[in-house]
Amino acid sequence: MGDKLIELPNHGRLIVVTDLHGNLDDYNHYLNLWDESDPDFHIVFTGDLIHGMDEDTDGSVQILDDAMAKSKEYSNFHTLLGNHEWAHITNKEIYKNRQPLVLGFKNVISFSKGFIEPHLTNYIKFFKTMPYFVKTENGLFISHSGPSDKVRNMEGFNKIFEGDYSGPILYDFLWNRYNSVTDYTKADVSRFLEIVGSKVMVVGHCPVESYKVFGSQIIMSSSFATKVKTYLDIDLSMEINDVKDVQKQLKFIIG
Ligand SMILES: [Mn+2]
Repeated sequence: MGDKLIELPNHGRLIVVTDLHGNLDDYNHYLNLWDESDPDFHIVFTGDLIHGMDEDTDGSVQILDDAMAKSKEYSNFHTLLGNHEWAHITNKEIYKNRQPLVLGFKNVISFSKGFIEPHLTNYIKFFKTMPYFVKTENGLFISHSGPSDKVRNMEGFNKIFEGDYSGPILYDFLWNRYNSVTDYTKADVSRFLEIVGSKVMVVGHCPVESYKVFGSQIIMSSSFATKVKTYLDIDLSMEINDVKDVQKQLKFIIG
């Protein structure tokens, strides 16, 4: 499971940023909050770096080029897998406003690079290196989405690391929405956190204005489809007892 689950110790600092969807300005803004030279200061992007809603202003390629370089260079820089990166690995189309985004990404690459290949192949290789989860010693569990109500015990959870990209549990951790009654409930969040031994779950994926507390889960919007861009900035040595402790560490970008 090693490289798909990142475990952070109880010292240092952590910034968590959710779905950017090709917003290069926001990506750079968040990078400026981070100190790359301090190996105990981590930054986590929780997936969906790519797929701007408008091909002309889509900064996905610029973000990916930078994120690929930083992933190689810095052990404190992390980008988790989102459903939009997953769609390229599995070759499944995603439609937004009737636009096919997986197909459209080829245009975005060719606008900025002149050619699609070998860039697309390299980006998909990078997507396959992306971890699914970050777990901190002080009790945070961070993923793109989820949890999956199919996880009943640790053994069941660990199956996600044995399977390929087509597994139903991984699917849930990339696609599930808190506001869909069939996906998961507050009780599912609590049960999952108990199984993995964490206190609070932090996800993106579902557009909310700023953030939303759903049981022991915080759903956060750092860039896309929110007026108040919200991120988490937390001391990893801080004791976490419940969702309120984490809520107090949220930061907001106004305007
Ligand atoms: Mn998503």
